[in-house]
Amino acid sequence: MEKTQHKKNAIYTLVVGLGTTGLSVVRYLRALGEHVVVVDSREQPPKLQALRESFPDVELHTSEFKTDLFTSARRIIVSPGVSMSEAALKKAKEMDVEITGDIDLFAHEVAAPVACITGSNGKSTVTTLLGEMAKCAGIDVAVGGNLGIPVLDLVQDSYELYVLELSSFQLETLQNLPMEAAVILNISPDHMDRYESLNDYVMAKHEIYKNTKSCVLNRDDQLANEQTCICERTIGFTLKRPANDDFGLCENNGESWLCHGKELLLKVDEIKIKGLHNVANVLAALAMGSVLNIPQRFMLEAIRNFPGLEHRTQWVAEKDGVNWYNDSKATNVGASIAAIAGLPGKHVLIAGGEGKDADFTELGEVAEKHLRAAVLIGRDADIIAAVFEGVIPVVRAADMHEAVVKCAELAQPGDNVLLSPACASFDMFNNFEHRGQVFMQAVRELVQ
Ligand code: UMA
Ligand code: ADP
Repeated sequence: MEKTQHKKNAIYTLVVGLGTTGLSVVRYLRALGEHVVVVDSREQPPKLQALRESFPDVELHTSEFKTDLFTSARRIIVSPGVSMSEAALKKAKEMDVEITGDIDLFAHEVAAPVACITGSNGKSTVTTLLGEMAKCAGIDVAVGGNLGIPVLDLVQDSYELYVLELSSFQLETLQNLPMEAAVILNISPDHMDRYESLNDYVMAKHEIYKNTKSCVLNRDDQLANEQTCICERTIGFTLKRPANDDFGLCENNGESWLCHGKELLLKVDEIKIKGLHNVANVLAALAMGSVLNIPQRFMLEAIRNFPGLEHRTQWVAEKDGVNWYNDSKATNVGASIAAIAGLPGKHVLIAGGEGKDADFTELGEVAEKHLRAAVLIGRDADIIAAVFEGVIPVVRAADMHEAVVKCAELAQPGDNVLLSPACASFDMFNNFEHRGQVFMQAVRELVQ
């Protein structure tokens, strides 16, 4: 009785979070003429000024969430950075207030096919490469989502295809987005400060397979390929020889080739992006492109030309036989291990920052085989140092410049120096891009 009464009287939609997503949601709802109220638990949300300029009449509440604003709303649109375990959201859910995210609003607006990419690592690379494949084939494609441009800001009638990167946070609130194709690239622990268990994180990722025509599966990753989809078509990718219609790797005259079933497509050497993890990314993009019917020759052309994204195993410079790589986007253990194991040779690793409650044990396990030494920075340097103890030399650095100088002393000709921190950057930098830029600047000064 109380719930029905409350919903009948509620007149506003509550937008939770005033970051990039929240602002895009306000813009969208206001264009529909809806009454909007915005809340953000931060004192100074990033889009405060933008809201004030564009929507001066919108009611905004900052700092702690007030439960009655949530329970009295007609519906709630939650930003991905806000946990569903917030007490005010839980209370609203109990009272049957509709809770959703920007991806569902987007679903109401689009007619063109949507292809979605999630995974612990490689999302941005695969999303961008798939977008490049579509462009190369002359398809009018929109590319965005967790990658940067919020989905509601992408909507345009002229688009023939949407390629979206979705995070586990966005998938948590997703209820109904019909997809043409979807992939979970891989799953390794991340955001353990937000999830109660690895299983909760895995379950969030698997939401992506629940409403898609074609499932693309990573045959090498058990957590990612546990079949939860009831879809028309399933296709896989693997770093081994592929079965049937899958994409994978084959040996031909002593050289490694990308292949589709038995068909040879492209020599691995022709791929510009480095590391075996990037070969997996290319195969995933090929599998997605094939179920989207992008002609193969355009996909291969896009792969040949793709230079990769900044801050992802990005080559920076070479001096005295030492190659320097910026992998600042490696913000979890799985990402760093992929770069460490995927690049040939020994590395001096720069790691550290905010560890997000991660378990670093696996980083210690790859150290003996792949690392010459580690230079540690940031808040959780001590936790990481513990897994390297007695295995490789470990030194500390107070800032990135000092880290770079120490790496130059430790590296031997033929080695790589790899910034692949396995941590978030916020204790020392504005974001991962800032961390990567400071690193590249320091390296360029050193090699001049
Ligand atoms: N926050 C509060 N209180 C609030 C709202 C947010 O403290 O009331 C904090 C959150 O804890 C979070 C931060 O503010 O750390 C940003 O949250 P947000 O929801 O306002 O973020 P947006 O600016 O809308 O950006 C989000 C994605 N960010 C997150 O999911 C944290 C962006 O992905 C994404 O590009 C954007 O939407 C558009 O879709 C960034 C990201 O870091 C790149 N994603 C995570 C990742 O890739 O690992 C998931
Ligand atoms: P995401 O968008 O999922 O964070 P990115 O493409 O931005 O993924 O890459 C982030 C980091 O993850 C890279 O710097 C690299 O270290 C690592 N990485 C990229 N692709 C993979 C993969 N397929 N498997 C494991 N790690 C990867």
